[in-house]
Amino acid sequence: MASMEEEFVNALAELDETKTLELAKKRIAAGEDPFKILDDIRKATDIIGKRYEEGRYFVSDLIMAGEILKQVMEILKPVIGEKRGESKGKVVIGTVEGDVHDIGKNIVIALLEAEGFEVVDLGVDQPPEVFVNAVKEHKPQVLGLSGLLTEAIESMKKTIEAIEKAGLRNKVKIIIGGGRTNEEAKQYTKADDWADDAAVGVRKIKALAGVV
Ligand code: B12
Repeated sequence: MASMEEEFVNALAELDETKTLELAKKRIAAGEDPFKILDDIRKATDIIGKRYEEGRYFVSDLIMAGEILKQVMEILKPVIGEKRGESKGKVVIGTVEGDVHDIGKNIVIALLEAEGFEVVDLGVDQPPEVFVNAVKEHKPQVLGLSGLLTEAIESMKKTIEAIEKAGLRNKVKIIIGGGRTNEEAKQYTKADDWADDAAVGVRKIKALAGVV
């Protein structure tokens, strides 16, 4: 008999919407740590991604996965967002040009809000000038650039260059995030930090914002 965790990972990887949502609700009702569920979402999306690369899943399956993930997030969000405190600072975040993945970004936003940050969400597929204008307008301590595609790294680099050109680079800390980010991408884009995990990302954003 598989554990509830294994069943959840399998149901999501198999794109079984009803079972995935049922198990997510059960796990929350059982008082499970939502971060454990996020870890399992990661395991399942890795499987989905692999199957897509192997030609066993198609774009339609990625779309289905996206739909299920959004609904799982609706279930997780209230639990994640419970411990909202006083404002710790402002973060502007968006998905870079050419990339429309936003489920991970939305998780990061939910966690940041739970930590007491004010968050301005710029949405997806945003060109550099949108980030430049948002930094000018909102004066955040930290700017988060999200992207899951390999090409997103190039867009992140362009975005940070535009911020530099606008004379704003020393006014804001920048973190890049998503599955393709790493130390090398951080150096290439000239970001201050990177994260491919929401919990680690939030910890790094707190450090960048000078919040202990
Ligand atoms: C669902 C999905 C989609 C959905 C997205 C729906 C949506 N609203 O987001 C749709 C169907 C739109 C989609 C489209 C495509 N996708 Co897609 N997709 C996925 C899939 C299966 C899951 C992504 C996901 O939501 N994961 C769950 C979340 C919770 O994880 P996450 O996004 O990684 O986010 C976490 C961290 O990265 C981090 N994080 C994220 N952002 C930020 C930002 C900051 C500031 C910080 C600190 C942290 C942080 O925190 C998050 C939570 O822990 C992945 C597979 C995978 N392994 O990632 C492929 C994947 C990302 N897609 C891929 C591809 C190729 C595509 C398409 C090109 C397919 C096509 N031929 O059309 C298009 C591209 C569209 C575009 N222009 O962007 C590839 C990318 C390969 C590459 N190296 O470039 C992947 C990896 C699949 C694969 N293995 O081939 N996709």
